Amino acid sequence: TLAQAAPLDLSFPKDFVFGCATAAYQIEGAVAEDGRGRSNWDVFAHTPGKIANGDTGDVACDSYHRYPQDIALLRDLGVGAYRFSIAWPRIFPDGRGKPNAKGVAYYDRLVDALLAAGITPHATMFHWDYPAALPGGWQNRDTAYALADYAGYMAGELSDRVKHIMTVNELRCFTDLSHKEGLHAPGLKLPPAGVNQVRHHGVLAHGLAVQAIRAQAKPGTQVGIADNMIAFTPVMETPEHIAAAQKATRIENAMFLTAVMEGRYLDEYLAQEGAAAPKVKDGDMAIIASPLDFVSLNVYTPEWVRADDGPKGYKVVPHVASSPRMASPWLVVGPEAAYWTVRNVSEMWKPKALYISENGASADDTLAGDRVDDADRVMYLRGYLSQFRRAAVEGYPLKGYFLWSLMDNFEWADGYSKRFGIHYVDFASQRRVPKLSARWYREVIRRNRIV
Ligand code: PNW
Repeated sequence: TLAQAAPLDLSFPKDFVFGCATAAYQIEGAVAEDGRGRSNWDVFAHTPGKIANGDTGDVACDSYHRYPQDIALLRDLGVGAYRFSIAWPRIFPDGRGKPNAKGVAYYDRLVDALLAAGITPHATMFHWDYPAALPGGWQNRDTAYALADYAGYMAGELSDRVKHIMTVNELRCFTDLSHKEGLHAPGLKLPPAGVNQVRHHGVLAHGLAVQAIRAQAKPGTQVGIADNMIAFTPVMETPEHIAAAQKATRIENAMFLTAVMEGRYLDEYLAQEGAAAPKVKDGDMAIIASPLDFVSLNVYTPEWVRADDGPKGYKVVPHVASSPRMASPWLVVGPEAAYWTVRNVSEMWKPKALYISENGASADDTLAGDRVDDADRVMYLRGYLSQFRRAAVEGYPLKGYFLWSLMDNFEWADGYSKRFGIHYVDFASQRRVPKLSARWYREVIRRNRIV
């Protein structure tokens, strides 16, 4: 007979935080209520041809009204934390000036209800919806200062109860996807110099917001960023390929997280952009590198990297038709990306703490009676969570994981055609139905191990 090895221990460190994530424009609806100003995303979604099926966030999951029900879903899952974002246009309808008390009151109610349910709130200040009244949007340097004023104000309002605050979500999405590729609001395709300037304003806004939050928040408030640096992953775990993936992580994210962590733009980036490099004022880089209490990462798609003899020392291996994908064409599956993002960031920049602010997947869900058997999403989540667990048990400072998303919602340019939720939302009736993945996540949380 075969000798029986000890069973694999798949448990998480004690105190590991499990949560779910959402964002304001994707779930709230109520876009004209209680004095909310118009946002860039209202304008974009109401421009014909920009969003699949002409969908908008006008109603979304109606969470502005149904948040008690959504908190009940979180409670049923047994999560310890919830990541939500604050809609800037609810707080400063015109971008700056006098705060709108009714908008602030909504987030007071939400936070109080979360705490009453025993759920720790983690707030993102900017998850892509900004007041449309701000002249020039991210092309205008002033927007970075306006964001900091808003973030500082909200930190002052909430930090007696909200102890984890993220400045911005995904630098690359609200800069490149929005101003280079034209796929997200405001839908621009700027030339390289324009794109680089927008990127600079993005990281500057983050740094200014860190300082404003620290100035106005209660002591003990943890400040971080939620970024989606490209998840470079070695094609195999041997020293040369591991080194290549780490090098790619630093260089290819030079205009984003590398600048935030190191306080300078790498020579490689500046040389590559030449005359199109961003215009930087004295003192900007020190602001951008304001010290953080934690770094949060959104992890989805791996970019495979191999060692190479060329001048760069690494080569990115392109995705091909046979690369496994979930229901969004960009969502290539590669659970090892989870482990390597945590390890690369930890080894290079030594953050005090790390969180995963998003991980999850779209799937072709069908509601049959009251069931959605999304076994493929469970497979995806199990694979990624196993690799995050690996990083945590090896001692990298990974403190928690937020699953994207609590429920199906407005998936930006894909509208309601792509579902990322672990709760199914019937957008006609607003009924929420827990999918198989919600049952799975609940067992993971209850047992504190991979199931
Ligand atoms: C993230 N891409 O966005 C966002 O933070 C969420 O708001 C979003 O719903 C979630 O991931 C799922 O998409 C991304 O095209 C959007 O590579 C697009 C891409 C990546 C992330």
